[in-house]
Amino acid sequence: MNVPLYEKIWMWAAAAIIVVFALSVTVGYGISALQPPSHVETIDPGKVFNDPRFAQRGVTTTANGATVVMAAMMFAFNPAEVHVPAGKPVTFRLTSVDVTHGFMIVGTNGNTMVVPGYVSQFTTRFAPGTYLIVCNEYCGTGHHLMSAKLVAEVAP
Ligand SMILES: [Cu+2]
Repeated sequence: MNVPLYEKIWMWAAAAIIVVFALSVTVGYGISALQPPSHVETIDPGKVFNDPRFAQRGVTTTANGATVVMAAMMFAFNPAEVHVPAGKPVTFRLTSVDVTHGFMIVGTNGNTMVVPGYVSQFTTRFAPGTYLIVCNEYCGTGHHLMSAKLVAEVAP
């Protein structure tokens, strides 16, 4: 078979590009260990409420900030309202008992996916005020009803 030189160059270039792409995915996976955001902590989504980490949901406040433990489910967050100290680091620990949900604190940088089987965790701070929390991953017919409220209060 007679393949013109010009065509051979393009064939080899296309093959080289495919190799580079495959290598970048492999190396990226190997080095940065592609995984859900935050640390990786797994949980049985069918037993969230029996798990000691999520049996007690709500806000735990310390002198250095607060931790919010919350479960997402179709179509609500539990608890539906949390009060946290303003200006201090607030760590959120979230998981889902059913499908993938979103967790977005509107007007802040607080935003993560909530994936069943995993615990999502992030830390942020709030200016005093009331914030709306919404689910920003379509999770079913009641998705638009899925919201919660966060109140950042100045310590007395
Ligand atoms: Cu949703």
